[in-house]
Amino acid sequence: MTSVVPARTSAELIGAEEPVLAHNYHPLPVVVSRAEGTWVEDVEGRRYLDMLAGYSALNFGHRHPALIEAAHRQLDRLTLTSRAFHNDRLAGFAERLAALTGLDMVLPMNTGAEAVESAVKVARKWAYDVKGVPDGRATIVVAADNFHGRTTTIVSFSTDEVARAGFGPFTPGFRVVPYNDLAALEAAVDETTAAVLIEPVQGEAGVVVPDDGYLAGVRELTRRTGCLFVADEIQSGLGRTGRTLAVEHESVVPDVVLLGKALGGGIVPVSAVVARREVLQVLHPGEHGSTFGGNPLAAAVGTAVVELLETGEFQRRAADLGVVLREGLQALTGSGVVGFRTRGLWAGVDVDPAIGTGREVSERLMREGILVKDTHGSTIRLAPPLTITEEELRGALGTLEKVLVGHA
Ligand code: IF1
Repeated sequence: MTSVVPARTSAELIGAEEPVLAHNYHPLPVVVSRAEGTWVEDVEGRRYLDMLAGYSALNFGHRHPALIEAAHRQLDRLTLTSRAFHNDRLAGFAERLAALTGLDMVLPMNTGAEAVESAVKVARKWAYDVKGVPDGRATIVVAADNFHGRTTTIVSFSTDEVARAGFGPFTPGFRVVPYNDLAALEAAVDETTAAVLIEPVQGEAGVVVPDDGYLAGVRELTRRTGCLFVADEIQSGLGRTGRTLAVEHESVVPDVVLLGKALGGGIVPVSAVVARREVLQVLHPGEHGSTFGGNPLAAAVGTAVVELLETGEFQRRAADLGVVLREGLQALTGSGVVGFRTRGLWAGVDVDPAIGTGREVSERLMREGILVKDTHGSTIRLAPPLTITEEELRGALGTLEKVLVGHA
């Protein structure tokens, strides 16, 4: 008879992490043990509405039936071959993903940062092999307040000192310009420029939506100057803003689109660099790769995710419920909300600092059964699964009002 180890409480589990887990996060004091759709449940059985959705990795909710079924089916067949051999899932995934984005070729990776790192390498190689930039001289222009991941090269072009301090020396070859400023971008682009890498909406900066015309301006400028427009849609893409890709709000087709997070359905890490053929064909065997990139389990789940997006249902939901979100935040403006930005079912909400920091508001919301995450200062991000019902969304807005007014 094996000894039954008593299940540990949330508090015990939080305490147990302390000596053994690196302290690179400061999580809210909630220990999730199960989840379904838009709801998560902690160890003690308390339920919370998930208004963060894994930073948009859970666009289809927790454990979407079609995605779980695709994963189960593949788990019973084949999970990994490496790219030393072909597998019977990858071609279909690449075909469907290319078609969904309107581009030609796919480089399958795993995490968002890997997709960004791969795009940096591919853009540089394209600059040398196609554009004719002298070897080693390629530059990439990025935006201030960017967030593209946590690797050493990516934090090399971050403007967030917390993300950079202590991690140098840094990778050269990047120029930083203010976001949403086409004149500054024009001034930074020259004959060495391989690419302009930007988020169509800056997520971690607090859901910063650029002026209408900015994305179209970046597209025109990169085309005219002969460099690549690389759109990091890892957080903004796959339905979040009410379109398949956020760039569609300005009918813009970049040269390269980076995808991640929700592409894995909240089940496995799946990311991809999707690009025009001229760009990705600069890669030849042996020049780039990854043990898990394009694995059959990832491809099976990724294909099921693309199938969900092909219906347009989730994009419509995000657009329609985004109106409810926007109107709800408008109604709270002046009653604890001092500013907000939305695009689809995604909002950055600036709370009156007199009420509290973003962290304090997040903790108050947690106690009311709503999970959100602060970004910086007194800004919180709202990004529920796109499967949220209007009733659940209105309930969350009501709870936000209660928390804000209750502490006004
Ligand atoms: C964390 C937020 C942070 C991203 C964009 C690439 C990546 C991300 C636009 C890298 C990842 C994640 C990282 C995660 C929290 C979350 C995040 F912006 F979404 F809120 F940190 F800033 N491009 N964003 O947003 O993708 O390698 O993580 O798969 O670091 O805790 P990744």
